[in-house]
Amino acid sequence: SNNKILVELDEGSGIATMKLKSPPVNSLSLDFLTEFCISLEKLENNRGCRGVIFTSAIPKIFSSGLDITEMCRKSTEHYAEFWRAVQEMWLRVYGSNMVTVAAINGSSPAGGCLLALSCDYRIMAENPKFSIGLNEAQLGIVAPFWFKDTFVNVVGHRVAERSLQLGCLHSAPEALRIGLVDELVPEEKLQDKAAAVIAQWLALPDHARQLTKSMMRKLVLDRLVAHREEDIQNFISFITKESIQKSLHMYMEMLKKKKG
Ligand code: CO8
Repeated sequence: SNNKILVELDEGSGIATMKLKSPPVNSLSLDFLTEFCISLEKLENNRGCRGVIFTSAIPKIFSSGLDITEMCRKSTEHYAEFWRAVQEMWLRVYGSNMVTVAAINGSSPAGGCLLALSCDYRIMAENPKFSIGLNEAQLGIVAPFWFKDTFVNVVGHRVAERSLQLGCLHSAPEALRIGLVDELVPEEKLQDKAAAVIAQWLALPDHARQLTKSMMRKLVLDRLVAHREEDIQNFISFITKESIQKSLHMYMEMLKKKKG
């Protein structure tokens, strides 16, 4: 059903909000990714829309990242379709002509962090209980090269290297300190602040801003476009390994057990 993403466009300002609403944790399932890309494409093709805010309709969670059940005990055809959808989301957000801001109102591990990293600007709620990071290594899996490239482009090589190897989830204050997010604001001010930032970026001539953005990101985008099928095959051969399936299974069990 088409209801995992609530889209609101403010005609006056040309700023849209995409509110992620896929309970319980906004995991990026194949259905979610498909709806996300369709919604974003509609905004991208709408001349009345020049900026978009990504935020969550679920308390305390921005997005829990890729839906792990999509990576467990499925067919190779399913893995290929799923991975293509993950690539598509990143290509569309990272390559967007619109001004994109992540209003991170909850925890944002792995794929959730990638979504935020792919925006032009990141604002996080100043709650130290919320964490963000590319924690793949903690699941016994490896962040793909384009996750890594996107991360390096935001925080620099040294910070990315350490954070990726340790699979760090950074608290909001720590995320600010290492430059993973651009600012922290009280949660109730998140939406207004995001709109204000977009308005500031939109004050510049569109063509200059868009060409500059493309210049900064093209190399990294082109690398995935050129190796897309190879990247899918890579994902399939990695994810179908028995040892990787075991790691993911154990991680899911751990998530269930930690419950009270
Ligand atoms: N996928 C599927 N189900 C999930 C996920 C997920 N990512 N995250 C949580 N769930 C499920 C839980 O298992 C639980 O299910 P159930 O109710 O059946 O027990 C339910 O959602 C609620 O979860 P919690 O009880 O844990 O909820 P909390 O509010 O306590 O915590 C968190 C929310 C912080 C989001 C927590 O659930 C969490 O840390 N989740 C795991 C996040 C994570 O590590 N994601 C990584 C996914 S991998 C990825 O995105 C990139 C992979 C790159 C692929 C590379 C391969 C080559």
